Amino acid sequence: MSTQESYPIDVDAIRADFPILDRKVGGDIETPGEGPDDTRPLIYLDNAATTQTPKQVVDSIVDYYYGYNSNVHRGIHHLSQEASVAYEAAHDRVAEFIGAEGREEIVFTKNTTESLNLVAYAWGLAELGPGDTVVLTEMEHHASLVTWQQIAKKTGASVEYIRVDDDGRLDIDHAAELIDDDTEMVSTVHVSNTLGTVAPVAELADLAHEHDAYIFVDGAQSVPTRPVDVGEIDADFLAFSGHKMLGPTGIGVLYGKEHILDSMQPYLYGGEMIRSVTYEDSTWEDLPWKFEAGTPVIEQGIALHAAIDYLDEIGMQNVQAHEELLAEYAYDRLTEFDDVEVYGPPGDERGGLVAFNLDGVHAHDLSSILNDHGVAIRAGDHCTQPLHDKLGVPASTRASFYVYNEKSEIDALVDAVDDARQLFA
Ligand code: 7TS
Repeated sequence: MSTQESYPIDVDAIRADFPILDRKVGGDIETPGEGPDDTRPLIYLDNAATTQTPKQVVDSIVDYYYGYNSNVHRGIHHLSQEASVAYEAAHDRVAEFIGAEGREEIVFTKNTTESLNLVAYAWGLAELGPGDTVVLTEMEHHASLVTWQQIAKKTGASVEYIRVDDDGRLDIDHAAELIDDDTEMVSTVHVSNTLGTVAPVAELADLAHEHDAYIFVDGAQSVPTRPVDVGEIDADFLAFSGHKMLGPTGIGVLYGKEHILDSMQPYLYGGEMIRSVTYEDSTWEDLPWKFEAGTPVIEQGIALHAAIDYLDEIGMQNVQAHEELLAEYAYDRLTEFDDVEVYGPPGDERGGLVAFNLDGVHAHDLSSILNDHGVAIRAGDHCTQPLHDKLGVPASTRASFYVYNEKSEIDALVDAVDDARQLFA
């Protein structure tokens, strides 16, 4: 389907690693992949929600379960040692991938949401109080917005929001007004999962640090799609999820600067995270294990390692170039329709996603027509309800791209949108 020379990456070779992309859809959903009406080729454009998994990542999971499945850190037996080495190496690999100093700064969690909650509870509950502010952006995902809102309620701190202007760009002058000596935390999405806006996180970090505040970067949509180096952006914390970058569900990452993580109390208590326990008191393990209570996400960590190897083989610069190419193409094609409104900044300034509405048609109705064409997108508020309120719509339809997507799939999306236009005209 694709002509390789028109892409920065070898899309044909990549697609061959993803068996799911060959399946058809449309049949009985209780017999996945086998229904007699499974006739339409799958066009998977819901990557901001979750990406597909290549053979190499699935193989790493199979190798673990067939070869060295065991609990980590406890046993001195051979399998446990193998699993421990692989699990610890996964932390090292993540550290290298995002430019962290080492495994001490890499905590494995369940997802981005848990990483945010960990910091909000372990740091926020202890450090925030009346008069303090937590500065967010108007385009936060609920994972950040709801979490900080609740911690602010518990501590008496207040939450303020940096404005997003009518073109979908973050208003940096407003950021400079809001971030002041009362600010303890700036928590910002890096790439908006609704607008595709790329926040100027390094500038925000400078503003935060000028006022002795910390910055938490929500990298759920940025780490999978572009090179992110925590040193370059000077992030104090960074969170992301494995399932949005070719890895399995059930694993997220919290990066934190070592001295900050060191100063924080644990979030969850129990086994694995302690050094010594008496009936009266307990002491904590070294970083990062202090924050990984109980049996950790062993399989998922090992598989995330494989996913990062896969992405690094493509090269994150190339992943970004491919994302930008597809986003711009989709933006240009969809804005050809004068009854389609695309949200966010212009096509050449965005991450790899496009959220839009067709005049007079609810996003859910549109998505159901797209589904009839085999096109998988997301409709709803994408966990950015206040942002949708600001846009003046209850929901939007969002197409989001990844390394295996091609322009021809965007053409199929646009044809399906055109069909819906005729149907509802
Ligand atoms: N932050 C951003 C910017 C996100 O896009 C998401 C997930 C999260 C946080 C939460 O990630 P999780 O892995 O903890 O769920 N966003 C989406 C989405 O846009 N559609 O489905 C999930």
